[in-house]
Amino acid sequence: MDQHQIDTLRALPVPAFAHLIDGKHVAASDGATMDVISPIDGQVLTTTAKGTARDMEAAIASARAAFEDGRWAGQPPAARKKVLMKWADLIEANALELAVLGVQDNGTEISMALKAEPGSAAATIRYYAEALDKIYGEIAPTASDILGLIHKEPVGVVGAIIPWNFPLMIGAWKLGPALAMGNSVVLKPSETASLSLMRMAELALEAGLPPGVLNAVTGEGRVVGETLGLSMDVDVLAFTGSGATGRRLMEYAARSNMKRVYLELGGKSPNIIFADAPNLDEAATVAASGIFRNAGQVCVAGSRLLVEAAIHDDFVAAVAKAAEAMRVGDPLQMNTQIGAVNSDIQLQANLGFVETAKAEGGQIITGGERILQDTGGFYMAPTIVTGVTPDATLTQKEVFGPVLGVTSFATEEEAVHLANGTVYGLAGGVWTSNLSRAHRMVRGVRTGVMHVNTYGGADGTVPLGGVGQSGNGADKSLHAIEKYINLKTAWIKL
Ligand code: TXE
Repeated sequence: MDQHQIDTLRALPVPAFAHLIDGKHVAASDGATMDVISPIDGQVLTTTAKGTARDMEAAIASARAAFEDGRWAGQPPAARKKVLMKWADLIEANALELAVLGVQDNGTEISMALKAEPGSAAATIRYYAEALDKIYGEIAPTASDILGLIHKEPVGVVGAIIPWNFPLMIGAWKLGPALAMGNSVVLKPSETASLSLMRMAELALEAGLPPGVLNAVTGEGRVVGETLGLSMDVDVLAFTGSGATGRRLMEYAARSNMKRVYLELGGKSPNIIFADAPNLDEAATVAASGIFRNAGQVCVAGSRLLVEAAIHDDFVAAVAKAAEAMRVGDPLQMNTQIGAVNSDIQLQANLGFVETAKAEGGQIITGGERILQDTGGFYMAPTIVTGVTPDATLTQKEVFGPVLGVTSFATEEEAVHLANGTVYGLAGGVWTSNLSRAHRMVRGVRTGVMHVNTYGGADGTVPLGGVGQSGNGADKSLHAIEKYINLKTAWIKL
């Protein structure tokens, strides 16, 4: 990719986006639209339909009808595979356009967006397309006069609610396995990052996905998201976002049809540095990128740095040096390493966390403030706070911004204790040359993923899912398929 191609794309006007219902572009039932603010400069970029409950009900009805008549679930696996493979090809063919569009409304630096967004979404769709004709039912080991068959059936209608940090990647984590197994899907993108996901949904239709199998409705979570959550016609909710919304979704399920609810709710992931790490310079650089890339708006971000006391000061200095060397700015420049914070609300929340950290006795080693304000965009300097106590707000609450809290520890036992001292459990990292210690830490720290002598970057072959209040159910890998099927037993007397 060269900068010229990116500059050419960003100069094009961004069209207004409508819902995608039953294979057609549809305006909101009352005609309302929402402004899309670009975090790059704070200006209105375009509009999307501001969905009503009626719009969402129409999308759900379309998905239900598509599921019931078998226009997708009833196709031979090879036919479904072909459509999904074509979709992945189209995502790849339009990768730059999708990435630039996505960066314009979510602010991720383009170098990361190109890899993590269309690239990863295409790979995910392709992974589940390739898997779908390799998923077999089972024959149970019954007595000889019985045949016990276990069928794997699609669940029906899946509601997929997606956040703003990586809309294509996270969208594909839900859409790939759900569609591969024959379900219909109603997609609800985030208010502040819907454009690239809406475009990716259009490409599914171009690839030959029958109308109604994938519907997408934009609008406010408390309106269209709530209608989706409370629907009697939705069988599964697949969500990535905040704990507060996750709780609501569980309530909606309880108040309606007890639909299955799968939640990925972020975390407060500890990155643990022992003095015997194989390469402390590398550990410092990776610790910085593990929290500061995409301005910290990464569910697995290593937002808590736990450092062995003997190396604390030198290591923090090395991380600060790496952080200060990272280029913050226009996310559509290829050499930018930290893009924009997604919204002014999120930026203000991040700054609020810094003030609280100071009030609670933390020392700001670097950053701590908004920068590049003259651009009108939402930028924040990578921020490191030391002296963060186990009960401090910065230990206990997810910031979801470029803010790293540092705590020191004396022993391995203390490191495990600190690492497990929050309600979360999504990810973690440990840096050590001691193989036994590495394995003990992997077992001892309660998370869905532990990185050893690296941080982040796991591919689609392994599951990602949290424990505790980081959620339930895994995205990625063949395990994700389990969320989108029902097991049905046929008990046959011979
Ligand atoms: O999340 P919300 P927000 C965390 C992070 C961040 C905080 C707030 O800490 O600071 O959440 O971000 C839809 N019924 N994460 O406000 O509200 C909403 O429209 C149904 C962590 O953006 O949870 C959007 O599509 N849906 C995280 C989606 O939920 C509702 C990624 C997520 O928005 C709804 C993002 C409702 N009542 C934020 N209310 C991660 N795990 O990586 C909102 N939504």
